[in-house]
Amino acid sequence: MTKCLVIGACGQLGTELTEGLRKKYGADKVVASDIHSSSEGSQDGPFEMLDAMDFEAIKRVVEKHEINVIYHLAAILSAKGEQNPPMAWSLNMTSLLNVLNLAKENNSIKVFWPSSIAVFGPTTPKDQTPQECIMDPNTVYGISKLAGERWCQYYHEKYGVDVRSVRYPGLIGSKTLPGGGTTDYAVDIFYKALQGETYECFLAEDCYLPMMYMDDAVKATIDIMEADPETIRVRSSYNLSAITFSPEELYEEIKKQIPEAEIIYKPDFRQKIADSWPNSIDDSNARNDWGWQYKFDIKKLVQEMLTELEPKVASI
Ligand code: AKB
Repeated sequence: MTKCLVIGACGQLGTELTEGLRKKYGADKVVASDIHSSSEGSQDGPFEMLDAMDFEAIKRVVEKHEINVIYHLAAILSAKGEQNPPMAWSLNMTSLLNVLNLAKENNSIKVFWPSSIAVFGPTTPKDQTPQECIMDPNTVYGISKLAGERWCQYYHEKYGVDVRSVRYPGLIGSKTLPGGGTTDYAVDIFYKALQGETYECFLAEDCYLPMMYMDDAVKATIDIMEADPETIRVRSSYNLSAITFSPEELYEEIKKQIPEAEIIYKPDFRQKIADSWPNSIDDSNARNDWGWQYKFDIKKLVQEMLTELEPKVASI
């Protein structure tokens, strides 16, 4: 019987993944945890306040709830990481090693850990970036994700830990705001359009990045974790792809629904981070190994976001 722990359950992905897991396995089978409690995501099932830096605390929660699957999502993202590199490195690495060490002690625990397109860097091939290629990340977040991938593979090969991972593109969802990422513009822009305010975009209009709607991200996460272990041939992290667009293309799509939406471009330090990432990703390994296929194109994504956010913004 599956009993999950989500670490970082109040974050952008954690909120929606917790909801997806509770729908699939039942609310009482999914323990949400975070360093803070939140009004979103953790209300309809068990919740534990948990510091991912504290090995003994994670172990206590795992034992108390007889957890056999850990989704470890807590991390400091790319833009925020650059404000305090030692803190980002320490949180991202220590928390991952805590979870991997727990799974090493108890081999019945399966682990999901998210990597990111941030593992790629300026000399990585930009278009249809392959699974295996030059990886030279130049943010502390990207460096921590690349190191994390190596640790995942190491723990799998040396200690038999069943750890699985995907390299998420920028994620777009309506339940919780993202925090501290370079791709956050693609969520912020919807709020401003619905509030009738001009959106000041911190990336350039023609900056193409790989992106994904949250429902697809949740589906990919559950699919890879449900897959037969024999089919998981990549034990570092799988390339994962859905759509690619620029801020201007997203704006044009929003404008079809909200003609008065306005945008101006004022690229800041995040542009340099975005410039070092791919435009698009080749995810054929994920498709071939565990049947990955995305559902949301840009049109469907914009419709869903506006439908979900309209009542929320009206009540602010
Ligand atoms: C970020 O922008 O830092 C994240 C990511 C692409 O991993 N959304």
